[in-house]
Amino acid sequence: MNTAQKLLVDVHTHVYLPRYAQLLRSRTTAPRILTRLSGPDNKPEERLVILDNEPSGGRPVGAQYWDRDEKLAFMDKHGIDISIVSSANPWLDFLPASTARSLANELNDDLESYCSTSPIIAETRRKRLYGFGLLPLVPEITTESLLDTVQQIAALPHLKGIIMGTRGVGKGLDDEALDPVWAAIEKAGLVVFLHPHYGVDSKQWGEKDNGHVLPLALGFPFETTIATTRLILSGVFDRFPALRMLLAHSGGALPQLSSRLASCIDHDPVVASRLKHDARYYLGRLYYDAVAYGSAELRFVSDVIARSDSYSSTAASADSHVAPKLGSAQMMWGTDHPFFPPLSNTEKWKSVVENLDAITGVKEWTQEEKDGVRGGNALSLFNL
Ligand code: 5CU
Repeated sequence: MNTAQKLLVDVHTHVYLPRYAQLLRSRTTAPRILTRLSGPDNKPEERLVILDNEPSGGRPVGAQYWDRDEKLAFMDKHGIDISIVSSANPWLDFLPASTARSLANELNDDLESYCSTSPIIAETRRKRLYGFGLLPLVPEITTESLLDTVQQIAALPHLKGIIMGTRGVGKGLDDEALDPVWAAIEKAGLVVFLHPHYGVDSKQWGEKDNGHVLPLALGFPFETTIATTRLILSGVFDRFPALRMLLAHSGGALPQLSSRLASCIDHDPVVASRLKHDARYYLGRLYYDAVAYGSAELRFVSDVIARSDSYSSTAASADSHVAPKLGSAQMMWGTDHPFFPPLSNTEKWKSVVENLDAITGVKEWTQEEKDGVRGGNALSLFNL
């Protein structure tokens, strides 16, 4: 592995670009940024309210959410060479179509200049910042607007993909209305980063006050699990075999549930007849961030990816002479910055260190595989 492939690359790191933060400040309902007076000297303090069940006073928000120097300082502190930055949830989901369209175009241009003017890593001539653009995925948007925005992103040299929530244009990502969008993204070679925001029905969380633990630890990954499963069942990955999709939080519960999913499909001939392969095959077509916080979980996901080719319905890839797939090659490290800041003034963020230690701790991975997950795989996937 050469020096470039030893770079530390963060594929899961967010921003509220200044233009978007300004929009949040102008709103009186969630998602919003409000100002309240706090502390003994009644100083104004900005607070973020984005989640459904967020206490009405929200949580502290500051420059680390929008200031590029803060992102670079965070990267320096943790030895991160390159970040592929994406807008944080809830993106444009709450806006009317015309506003969503113009704001998507403006935010994509803003992100391009955020990245293109970032410092260069001398030995490699790469920039330190790249980005995922945004589509105006809201009800009533025209397909033409979505396709124009895919073309805009594809033409911006530092944007390497598109971050996407799970709602599509109102009916989820398995909506056939999105087929032209998948086709355009596939053709442009952009990577879709699938990221949750809504979680699952909050009635499931009961009546005890468990803060944000249940929606974030379970609701977010379950949302990704459901959206990805619906994509598989809709045949999107059969119709668009070169579409590249990166799943947040290591694909949620899907790796653990994929054999059960395959069995349920087997017992439902109508659904089974829609798919070219066993469900487990499609898990090996996907990419996974390594934001799972534990070595056992990372190892498990890589094993599920590695076995996927044996579930292909085509003889060639099921052939026992073909070298087995290296599961770790489809996994890549991330931080979720600026979310999950440390609660005390520690030198490094616990959430960052934990996810790096998790990679180091996978005993079954070679050093080369670990270097791949830390950065080399992202350099390849995003063609950096
Ligand atoms: O803590 C949170 O609310 C979040 C969020 O909203 N989005 C995210 O990516 N991570 C954590």
